[in-house]
Amino acid sequence: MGFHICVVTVCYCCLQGNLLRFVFSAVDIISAIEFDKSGDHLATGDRGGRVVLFERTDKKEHGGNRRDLEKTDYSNSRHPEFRYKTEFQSHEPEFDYLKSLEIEEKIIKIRWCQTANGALFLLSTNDKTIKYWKVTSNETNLVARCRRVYAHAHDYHINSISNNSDGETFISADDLRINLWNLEISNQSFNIVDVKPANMEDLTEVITSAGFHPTHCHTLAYSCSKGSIRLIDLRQSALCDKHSKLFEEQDAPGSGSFFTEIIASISDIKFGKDGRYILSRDYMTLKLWDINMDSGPVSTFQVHEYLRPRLCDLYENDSIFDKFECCLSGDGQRVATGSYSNLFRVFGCHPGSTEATTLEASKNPMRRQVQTPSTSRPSRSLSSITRAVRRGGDSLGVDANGNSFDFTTKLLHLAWHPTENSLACAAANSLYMYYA
Ligand SMILES: *[C@@H]1O[C@H](CO)[C@@H](O)[C@H](O)[C@H]1NC(C)=O
Ligand SMILES: *[C@@H]1O[C@H](CO)[C@@H](O)[C@H](O)[C@H]1NC(C)=O
Ligand SMILES: *[C@@H]1O[C@H](CO)[C@@H](O)[C@H](O)[C@H]1NC(C)=O
Ligand SMILES: *[C@H]1O[C@H](CO)[C@@H](O)[C@H](O)[C@H]1NC(C)=O
Repeated sequence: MGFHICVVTVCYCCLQGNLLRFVFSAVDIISAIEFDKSGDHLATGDRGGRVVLFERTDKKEHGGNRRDLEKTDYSNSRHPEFRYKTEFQSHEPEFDYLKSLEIEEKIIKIRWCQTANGALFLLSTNDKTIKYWKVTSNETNLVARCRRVYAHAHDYHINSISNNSDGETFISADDLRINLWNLEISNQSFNIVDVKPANMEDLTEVITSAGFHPTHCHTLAYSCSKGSIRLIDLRQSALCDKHSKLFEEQDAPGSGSFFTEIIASISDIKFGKDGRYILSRDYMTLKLWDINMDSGPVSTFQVHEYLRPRLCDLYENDSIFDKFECCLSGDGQRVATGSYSNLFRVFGCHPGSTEATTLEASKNPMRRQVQTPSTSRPSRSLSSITRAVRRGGDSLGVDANGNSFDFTTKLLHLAWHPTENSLACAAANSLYMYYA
């Protein structure tokens, strides 16, 4: 109850500086979203290898009047507002001649790093190569320059990158290994986790996601395809195959169907801001884990239980392998994750909270946006529409018969603003901001 939402649709497709790009194009599909620590910047990455940067505008504009504003119109005026600032080509398609493999330019993850001397830094990665960008600003624009390229360290597909709170190192994880890098040294990395068996036929699980603890620079967590999370301490040994803590749910009674293992696979993990909790997403649920309690999750939120009767179809067309991300609010009070038909779900995670809200990223943002090309900043500004949506619980009508589901529209990527009660999520090539 009580999670009222305002939707601002940000037309992503009109950012290309070329009106022809309004035509739906697969390269525009957003594949990564990340707020920086202050929440003043938002970055998206797409299948075409581009990174687009947005900057918060409402703070600056309101300036000294902020106080009055808060007094008079507290609930409505404090939406963070973002404006398109710049975009750059982070990755290009490549060909690995040694392995005869095409390397897609698609951005898998973006992570903001420490700011220094007014410059912003971020890491972006595709399947194989990580890049470190420095973004400097002056009066009107942001300019991105590539500082480092970390290549040739991953034989498998990179699924995660995570900067460390020490401000000097980061990790990159692929299906079988996790490497530790120093930001300033691009020609060498240290392998810290290796789950590759001597014989690949013995392979039973892969690494699916990894991240540093937000404040303990020696601690990191990674998740696996069988549904476990491991917390490791970098001080214990150079190669951290001996995890320091294992988080796993005991098999639920009646489990053990053909799909059990597939749907147990964790697609994303995130630490809460204080590092006490880890949120994980598997195909059916969100789980919240207390790192001091490895007997099981402290909460489990049902996201896709209604799909259980249809797992066979979902397997047939690979939808069961969709990798949904998850996020926690800055205050740790809520968690969110995406679903099909451009829906996403928000849950309250207070003990005893029953809050569960289903929200929708507008069904057809493209069509609506084509009518509103920008005028004030030709082809570069965001035209946005705002509409208030008040929806509680199940009013979106999750159809138990499944007829209304659209498995081709899925909301995989989302991020919670670090300080405000607002969420950014991507549906295809559109970016949406939701404000509580
Ligand atoms: C990553 O960088 C940010 C600075 O933007 C820092 O606050 C944070 O502690 C770093 N590490 C993690 C795990 O987020
Ligand atoms: C990395 O590059 C630096 C400077 O170019 C060089 O001194 C160093 O030997 C290189 N290290 C490795 C492991 O290749
Ligand atoms: C997957 O299967 C479901 C159920 O048969 C169907 O409704 C959906 O359109 C399919 N999705 C894709 C992407 O083919
Ligand atoms: C900062 O922007 C100004 C225009 O506002 C431009 O003249 C200048 O070259 C830019 N500086 C950098 C370092 O890009």
